[in-house]
Amino acid sequence: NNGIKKPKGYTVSYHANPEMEQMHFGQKHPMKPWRLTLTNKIVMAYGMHDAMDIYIPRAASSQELKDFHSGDYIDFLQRVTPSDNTWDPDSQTYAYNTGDDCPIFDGLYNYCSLYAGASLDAARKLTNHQSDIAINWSGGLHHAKKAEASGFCYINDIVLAILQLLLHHPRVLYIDIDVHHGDGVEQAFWSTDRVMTLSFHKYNRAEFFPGTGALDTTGPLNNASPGAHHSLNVPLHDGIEDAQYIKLFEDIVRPCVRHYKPTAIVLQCGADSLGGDRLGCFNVNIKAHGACVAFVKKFNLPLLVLGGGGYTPRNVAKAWAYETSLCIGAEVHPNLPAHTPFLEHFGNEKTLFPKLDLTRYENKNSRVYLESVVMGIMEQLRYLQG
Ligand code: ZLM
Ligand code: CA
Ligand code: ZN
Repeated sequence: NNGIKKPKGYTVSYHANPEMEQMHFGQKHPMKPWRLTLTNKIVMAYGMHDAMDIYIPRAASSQELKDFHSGDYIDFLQRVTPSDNTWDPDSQTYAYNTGDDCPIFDGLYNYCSLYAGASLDAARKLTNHQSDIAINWSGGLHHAKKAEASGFCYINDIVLAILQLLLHHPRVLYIDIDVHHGDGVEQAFWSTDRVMTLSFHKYNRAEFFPGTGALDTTGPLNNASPGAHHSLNVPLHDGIEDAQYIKLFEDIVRPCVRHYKPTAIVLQCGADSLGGDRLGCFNVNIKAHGACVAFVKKFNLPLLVLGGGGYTPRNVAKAWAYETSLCIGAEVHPNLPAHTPFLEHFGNEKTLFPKLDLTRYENKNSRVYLESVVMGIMEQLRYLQG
C-alpha cells in the first residue's frame, strides 16, 4: 500500500462523479471530459484518495441551477436534444448561444447538472466546516451567463458555488488562472463588493476569446456602486514564462488578500495556461501552475479548488493530480506509479513534470509591461477601505 496519510490539522475533500467523464462534445471538439478520468486515475494511483474525503456528489436540481440561471434557459437545457436545436436567424446562432463552441450533445443536461452538483457539494462541505479545501476538477466553467451558454460552458458552477459561500461568508475572493478571461463570474458579481474577482488571462480584444478583461475594466464606473474596483483583470501577452508568472501571481494575490480580507477563496485552475496547450498560448510549466495553488493555500482560508479549461489532456491530468498533492501537502514521486491505468497514454514522459512544448509562442511580456500591470492593480486596491 503506497497510500498517503491525511494531512494534519485540516481536511481536504475531493468531489468527483465518474458518470460525467464519459460525455462527448463531439468529434474534434477541444473539450474532453475524459481528461477527468486521466486525472482521477493518477490521483488514485498515487494513493492520494487515502488522504482526502471522497464524495460522489448528486446532480444539482433544476431549482438549484435556477438560483443563478434563468428558468427558461434551464428548461431549454433540460429538454433540448441534438436533433431539435433550432437556428435563430436574428442572432445567427442556435438558441441560447449553443452551436459550435457549445454543442447540444446526448446527455448534456446530465453533464451540466453533475459538474454543478459537484461544485455545490464542495462549497457546502466548506460552509459546514466538514472540509477546509474542497476540490472539484470537473467544475470551473467560468464563461456561462445567466441565460446563455458560452465558450464550452453551459452552467456557471462557480457562480452557484460562490452564492452558496455567500450564505455564510461576508467576502469571497475569486482567482482565475485559466488562460481565458473569467467573464461569466465577473459579470455575475460586477455590482457587489462581497465578491472580488481576479482573472489572469491572455488579452487581445479582437483575436482572443472572449475579448474582455482589460486592465481598466474593474467594476461599475460609478464610484458609488459597491462593485466599483472589485473586478480585477490581469491582461497578458503570449508566451509568459514560469518565473514571471509566479512573481506576477504572488505580487498581485498577496495585496488582494491583504486589502480585501476575504473569508473564503475560490481558485479556478484552468490548465490551458500551461505551455503546449491546444488552445492556450502561455509557456507556464506544471510546477509553476502548481506554485499558484500552493501560494493560495498558505493563506489558510476555506478554499474551493476548481478545474476549468485545459485541452492537452495528458498535461491537464498531470497538473491537476500534482495540484491535488499540493492541497493535501503530500510529497509525491515525480514518476507516475507503474500501475497507473492508461500509462501507455503518456508516451515517453511517464512523469508528473513533462517537458512541455514551449516553442510555439515567443514571450511578448516585457518586465516593464508586467510592472505596469502590477501598478494598475495596486491603484485599484487603494480604493478599497480598510
Ligand atoms: N468557433 N470543433 C474556452 C472557450 C474558448 C469563438 C471561434 C467554433 C475554439 C474551438 C469547436 C469541432 C475555457 C471562439 C471558434 C469553431 C466562434 C474557442 C468544435 C476548435 C473547435 O474543432 C473544433 C468541429 C471548436 C472550438 C476550436 N473555440 C477555440 N477557441 C473559443 C472558446 C473555455 O477554457 O475558458 C473554460 C472551459 N471560441 O473563439 C469563435 C469565436 C466559434
Ligand atoms: Ca483567467
Ligand atoms: Zn480557458
